[in-house]
Amino acid sequence: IYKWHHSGLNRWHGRGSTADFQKIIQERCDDYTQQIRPRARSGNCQGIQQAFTSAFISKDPCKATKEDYKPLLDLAYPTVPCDKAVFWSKTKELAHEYAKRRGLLTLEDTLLGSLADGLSWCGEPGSPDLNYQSCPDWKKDCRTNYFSVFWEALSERFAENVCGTVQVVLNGSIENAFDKMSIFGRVEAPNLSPTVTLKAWLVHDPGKPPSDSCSGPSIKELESILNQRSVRFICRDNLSRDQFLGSF
Ligand code: AVW
Repeated sequence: IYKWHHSGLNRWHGRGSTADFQKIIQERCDDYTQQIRPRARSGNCQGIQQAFTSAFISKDPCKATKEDYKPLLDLAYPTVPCDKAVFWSKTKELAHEYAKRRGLLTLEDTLLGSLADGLSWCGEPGSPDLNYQSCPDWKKDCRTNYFSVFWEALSERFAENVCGTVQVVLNGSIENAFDKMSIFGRVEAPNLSPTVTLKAWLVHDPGKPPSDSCSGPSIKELESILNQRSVRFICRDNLSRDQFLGSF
């Protein structure tokens, strides 16, 4: 017990790396490039798998930078066709269902997003292995962990590259449907390009009244971020899940 405790592998407060991380990345990459979006071509799965692991292996798991992921992102830029992008914040499942039904695409439908979706990973200084015991938690350990920095770096590139009318699914059942500390608030909204129109949907839980609306202060804050960038903004609120997913 003494030895195990002091090996340091169990010192973080977040979930450890997903078992078979490298194998899962490799398999998801093969599936994606062969079947899911073969025309989005990004052939080199072995290179992608290697660039992903070398971004964080043997490094201090609290010292992640965007630059660590640059070689990986350069191999598989997250792009989707104009008018197809869907962002989400506190609405992951709903946004994915909406995108699927309408033939739209979320970050998790791009190659790198689909490889990492739902997985957890971190390394250990001086070790060639992943830490399967624990990884840093954003709140309790450090914000600059490899998991969070990956999603931020990928989301930034995704947002920079969307075009036409894009959408965001926001949670109308929380007080601040727009959260300026979320990835959508901190990273995606401030990186949209001026030619984009953003359409926001505020969707609330079934059987409950909405807790935020298009005229509330949180959405006004989103509008002001977009105004500064000359991004056009459309907002629709008071939608139940069924109204939103069905055709109204
Ligand atoms: P949140 P955010 N799989 O619900 O606006 C696992 O407040 O912050 O939404 N974890 C993930 C994934 C994923 N696929 N994606 C993000 N995370 C992490 C990317 C991340 O640390 C999409 F394009 C995030 O802060 C959305 O528009 C938290 O889970 C946007 O970022 C979810 O928090 C959603 O991020």
